[in-house]
Amino acid sequence: MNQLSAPVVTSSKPSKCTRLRALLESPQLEFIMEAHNGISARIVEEAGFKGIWASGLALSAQFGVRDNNEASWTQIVEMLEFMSDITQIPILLDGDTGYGNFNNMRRLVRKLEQRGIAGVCIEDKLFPKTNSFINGNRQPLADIDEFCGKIKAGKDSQIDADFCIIARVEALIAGWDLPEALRRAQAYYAAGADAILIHSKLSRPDQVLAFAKEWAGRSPLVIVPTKYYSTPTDVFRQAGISLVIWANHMIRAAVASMEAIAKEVQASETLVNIEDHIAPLKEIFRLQGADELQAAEKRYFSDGRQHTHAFVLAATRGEEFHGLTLDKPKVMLPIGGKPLLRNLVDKFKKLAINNVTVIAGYKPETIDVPGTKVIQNPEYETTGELASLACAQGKFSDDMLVVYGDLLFRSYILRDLLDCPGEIVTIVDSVKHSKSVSGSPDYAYCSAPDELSLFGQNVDLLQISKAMQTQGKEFSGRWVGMLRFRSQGRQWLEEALNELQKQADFNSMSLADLCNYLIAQGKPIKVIYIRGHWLDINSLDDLDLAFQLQK
Ligand code: SPV
Ligand code: MG
Repeated sequence: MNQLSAPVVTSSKPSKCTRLRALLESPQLEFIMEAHNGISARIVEEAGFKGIWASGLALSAQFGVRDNNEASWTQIVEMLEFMSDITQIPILLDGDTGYGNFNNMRRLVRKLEQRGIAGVCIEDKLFPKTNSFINGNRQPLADIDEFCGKIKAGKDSQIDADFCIIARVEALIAGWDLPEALRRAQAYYAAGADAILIHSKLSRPDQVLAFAKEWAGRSPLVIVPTKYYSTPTDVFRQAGISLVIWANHMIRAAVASMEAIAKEVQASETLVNIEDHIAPLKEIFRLQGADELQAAEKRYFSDGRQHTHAFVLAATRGEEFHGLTLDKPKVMLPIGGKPLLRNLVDKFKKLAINNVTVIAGYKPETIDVPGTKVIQNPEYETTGELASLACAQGKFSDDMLVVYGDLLFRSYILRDLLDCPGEIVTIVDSVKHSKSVSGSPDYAYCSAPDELSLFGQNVDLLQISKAMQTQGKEFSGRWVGMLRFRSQGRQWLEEALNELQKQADFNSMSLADLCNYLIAQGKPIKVIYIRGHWLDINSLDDLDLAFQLQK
């Protein structure tokens, strides 16, 4: 489970410390498995283990350093935090010698608790230690009193009463006899250790079994059967062992697999032989909790802008520009050196709309604005805007914009369009007699005039027409060719396109005809009023004006 999707641990759920203690004190034999980073910790948890051994050997190995305290304790704690964040089961840290004296031990315990670690095991060797299986009998042991002081200091520092400190007896590793091991274990237990780990490097379990017999259940007993791995697990059960640590098997599994794969790819210079032998990418995403992030994006990116898909109608050549548009469509005309379409796409990008489809017609190969996908209406010469839009129908999304490619506008207009609630939203300019009107404008008739309200009015579009008056009423403003559709609106749009395509005059229909059809079907189109700050480019004069607007 991803850290951010992990359920909040409520008081009804025992803490990780309490669950580690329960494992130690359980009447049955329990097992914990090594992990060395976030993903291995998650794999261990998913396999069904009730706890994790954060092995010093494995943690240093994954850093590529030796098990000699070459990684600092803070580097270890950083990794533990990743492991703890991604899992719910308790983690027992292999804390080596406690990384210093009693004082370092106190700080370690506090930091471990802060990062959600359930316990620490410390061993009675000297800092910097060496792994027990490398020249074990040459390693000096800690002074018993000094080590007991470390245990006491740790116990006095813990806040959760169930945080566990396990004392690891290295006497048998270092070549001492059973009585010395017992003497040490007794002292550590008396100092407050919650359990004793008795370690052995023999390939048979004789030493630990002899110790278990003499120890006689004074405290929970923990073992690490790395070297005596062939011992049947029931033997440990019968000996009254509390907890078995499988101490390094995840890092060894990873290393074996990585070595094989690296060698194969290096030798064969192809991936074809290994693909079926490695985890699929989707398994990596699953372990990382990618799904949770996608769900969260839906919840928290309430404007959903990163998913907004903009469709730009850009099929016409623009004959009114004569020679200027011989070799390119109108949307590629430069304004201040930048093609009109590029200006539009920059506006989209500013608002994190990165999914832009341009529906081209005339000379589509000349449309090379980065960050856009170009599709073509092959019949652009004999069809109109709706036919172009229908070419993109397969790409429609639940959050989409439809915009004329020859529009220029200030960014806030697009921002307001995206922010306005409504299944279909459009823009109307309430300045009725602007000098900048060219071409043949579309006049919008709305349910209420612009009241210059600061907070936005609830206004519906009633009709779009080429006439400045209908049924004795004057128009409310000029319609700006921009529409925003949310999911229901997109459905209405698709239904409308499907129906209109059956009509004989479909090929001559415009976006305005679409709006009128939707309104006639009872589908509300919300209006945002603006006052200027936009232009559609219909003439050379418009190009000059556009240059001014851009400044
Ligand atoms: C570890 O896993 O780092 C241990 C156990 O300390 S052992 O390597 O067996 O000493
Ligand atoms: Mg270790």
